[in-house]
Amino acid sequence: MIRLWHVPQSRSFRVLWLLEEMGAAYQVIPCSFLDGSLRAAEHLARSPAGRVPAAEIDGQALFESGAILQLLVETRAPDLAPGPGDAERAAWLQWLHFAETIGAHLANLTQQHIVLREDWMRSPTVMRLEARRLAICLQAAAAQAGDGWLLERFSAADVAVGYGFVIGQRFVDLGDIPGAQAYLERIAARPAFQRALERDGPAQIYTRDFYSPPEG
Ligand SMILES: N[C@@H](CCC(=O)N[C@@H](CS)C(=O)NCC(=O)O)C(=O)O
Repeated sequence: MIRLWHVPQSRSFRVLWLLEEMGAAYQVIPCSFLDGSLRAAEHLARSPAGRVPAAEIDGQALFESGAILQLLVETRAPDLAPGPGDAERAAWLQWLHFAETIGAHLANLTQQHIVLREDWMRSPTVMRLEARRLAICLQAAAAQAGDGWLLERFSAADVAVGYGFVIGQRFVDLGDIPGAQAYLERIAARPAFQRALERDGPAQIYTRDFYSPPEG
């Protein structure tokens, strides 16, 4: 049995999408950032920082999207990751974890543009800097993917990093990054990705298509 605590558009989308790629049976427990439920003792017991994703896999509670992805592929979907001893194993681990380098910039931009509600709280310098730093990360991933995927074939690393393109397009013009738009289009064409989008739920974080960095 797999259960996923999920907020639409958040990093828990990575797990949702991977579960669809696996064709797994799972239950989604919809959560909200707005009702305080992620700070309730019950959720903190699953995720000590009160975050999503949180998961329960065969009775085992687990937080951190990268760890959840890795456990799922290692135990149930070996075709979605090179295993230990495989020549592509090191590269797979590297790109799987690089997803959280991207995630840090997404989180900073989300905080600046959305979470901080008043202009005086925001820093135009941080907004511009973070958009630039995100673009550099997406550029590196798009260059690695070339005309295909991060490794020889599609893997859970594309799910982890691909989420960075799905959300990153709201902060960075992918048209300025060679290969980025095409990589996102390959992602969007995947039936499992489309099913995950359908299950994601109504927007809770991003309501604009694009959040422009302030001029400067
Ligand atoms: N490194 C963690 C980050 C988890 C995380 O920060 N999730 C965000 C949503 S994308 C969250 O739950 N934020 C709620 C909060 O900060 O209170 C992971 O990849 O699972």
